[in-house]
Amino acid sequence: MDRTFVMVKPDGVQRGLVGEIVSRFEAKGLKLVGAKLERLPEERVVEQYREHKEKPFFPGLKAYIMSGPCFLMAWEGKGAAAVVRMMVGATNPAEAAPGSIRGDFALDIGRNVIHASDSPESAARELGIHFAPGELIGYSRIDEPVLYE
Ligand code: D4T
Repeated sequence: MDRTFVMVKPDGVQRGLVGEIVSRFEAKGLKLVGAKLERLPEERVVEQYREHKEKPFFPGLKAYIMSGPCFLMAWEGKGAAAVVRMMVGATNPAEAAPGSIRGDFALDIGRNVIHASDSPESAARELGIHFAPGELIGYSRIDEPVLYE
């Protein structure tokens, strides 16, 4: 099964959206295999967003991600990375489809509530940055026999 990394950013935690976001992924049929509330240290924020290190928005992005606790999750399921990205919506919430998390809960690209890995390769990399192997817990969910063909 595929795993992906998802993080409710500090604005989402402050706005009390953690429960709503977890509920959406649970109801979809994805399985929560890791979760923790954490203030991210600078090294991990830089590693997470290394592709953006030279971009003009990077200092603001880093300060925002470090401004408060984030809620970090690992979700498992068939095609998890692509499915979660669809549910998260476009980077700019003003362009995100209604029904997506950013489409329903955000307005500004610099405060877009949630991060999700953009591919299975990014997911493996990002899970490795934020979770020790022992923090990810494999188990069977009771509804799995009816979720999958
Ligand atoms: P993340 O990585 O947070 O899930 O967002 P995306 O994968 O959807 O988008 P991204 O990597 O292109 O951008 C990372 C992060 O930077 C913020 N950002 C982005 C910003 O503040 N201003 C900008 O102009 C851009 C492009 C939002 C998400």
